[in-house]
Amino acid sequence: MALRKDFLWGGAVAAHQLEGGWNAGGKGPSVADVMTAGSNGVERRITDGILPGENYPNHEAIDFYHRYKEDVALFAELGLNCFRTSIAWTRIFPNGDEEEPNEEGLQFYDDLFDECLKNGIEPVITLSHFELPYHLVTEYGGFANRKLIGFFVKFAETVFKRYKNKVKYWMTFNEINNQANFLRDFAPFTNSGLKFPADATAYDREKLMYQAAHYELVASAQAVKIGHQINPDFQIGSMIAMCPIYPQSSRPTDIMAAQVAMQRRYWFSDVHTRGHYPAYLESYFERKAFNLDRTAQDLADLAEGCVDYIGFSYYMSFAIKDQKIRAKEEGPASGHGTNLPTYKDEELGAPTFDYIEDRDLVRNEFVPASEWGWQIDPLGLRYSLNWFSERYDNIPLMIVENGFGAVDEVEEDGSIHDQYRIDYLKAHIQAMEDAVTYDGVNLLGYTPWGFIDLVSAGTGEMKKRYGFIYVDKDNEGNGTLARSKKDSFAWYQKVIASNGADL
Ligand code: BGP
Repeated sequence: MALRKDFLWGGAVAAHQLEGGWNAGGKGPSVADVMTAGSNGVERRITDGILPGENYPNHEAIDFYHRYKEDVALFAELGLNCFRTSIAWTRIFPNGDEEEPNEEGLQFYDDLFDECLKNGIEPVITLSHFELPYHLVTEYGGFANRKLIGFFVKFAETVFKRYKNKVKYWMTFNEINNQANFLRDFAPFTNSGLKFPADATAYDREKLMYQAAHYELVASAQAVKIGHQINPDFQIGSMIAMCPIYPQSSRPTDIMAAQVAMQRRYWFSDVHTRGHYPAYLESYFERKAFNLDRTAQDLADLAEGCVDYIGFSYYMSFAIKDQKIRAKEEGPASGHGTNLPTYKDEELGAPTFDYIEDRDLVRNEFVPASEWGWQIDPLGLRYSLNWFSERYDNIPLMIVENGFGAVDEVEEDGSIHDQYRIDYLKAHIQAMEDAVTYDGVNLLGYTPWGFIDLVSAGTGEMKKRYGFIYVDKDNEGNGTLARSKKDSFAWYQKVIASNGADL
């Protein structure tokens, strides 16, 4: 089996990472707009509102908001037949809780989608990509508040209706499972916008994370239901951050630790796809006495709002070792320090296994890592495609992010020789084609991440580049914003033209 004839070859971005125009056209601030730059080893910081003198890289980003026509022309030249982006919620509802949408924001996406369609490029749209209206955080506490379900569904319904003849493929929440790593204080990277109270214990945080995740899942399911009523042809998917977790050895407790870790990271797609919580998680909730707010109506919504396909990002794989053995051999894990839990696994009535991402993951010696420590593993993509396909009965899949973040050098003549990026993508596309050819996975498309340079979500940097298209801007915000083609541009062009045959 080869790739389908109508295979979606695209590129992926998110509104807040490339648009800029953060307060143009009536747009309100999102959580991404109050995050400082995190360049040169300094972590990004979440500020309380916009502080004068701070560098907020998302405010201008690469100014796609004003330059989208020029950029879409380049996308068309590259040969993309689809373009994955998000609709900035705060362009449509600046505060998130208004009665009426902002017409100027709606018009912007009308114009952008028209421009894409005119160029033979189909928009693939994420509704919420780490850009929750900031007002919903300060006023309501983000997705820890049930009211957010209604606000999100109203936003979804508004854009479903408006673009029902322009967009077919949708995703509800970007990397909804990234917040499963509740111990980190990276709330704006998640879709929940949660700000944990200063005195919250690890137990409180975990409970709150599960509660917010539940509200998001209900919001997602309600949106899927409404979307299908608005246009039965809509394909509405989930979006999962996939990093398969391998056992570090064949030691049975490493295998078990890996299985539990996979459950803790990937139960979101179980709920999205099967419409109910898996037994292993119900049992965990009971053991922890979380008593989450989950009504009978919520559970009915989940059952009726199953997704049509699974979109997922894939950059790397993880490895894990039985924590008890690791601790005995190496002493306490450093993790993210202050946020480590205050309770011990044994107190939960072992024998059982727990999973705390920052504590338990180990380096996999069999794969190389990028400058940012991301472990490069093309075969892990084939493994992931099989994992989803097998677990969810050959459900349609879409790889909606994949790519290599690196520092690019511009030569005197302006050329950029990014062979390392071509090597990375070639190996991953080969793995994806093998999964289709040899394993029969049902794959709709492939949209590599950040195919035009943009602001890194994790670090806030410009220098961590993923693009086929270079943007002249540095970490400090200097540069002309001019676009130019890297070597990978012509390479990807030929891949698309040959429907993946010529790598
Ligand atoms: C994913 C996000 C993207 C993007 C990508 C690369 O988790 O969905 O928004 O940013 O990762 O990450 P980074 O920008 O940190 O390199």
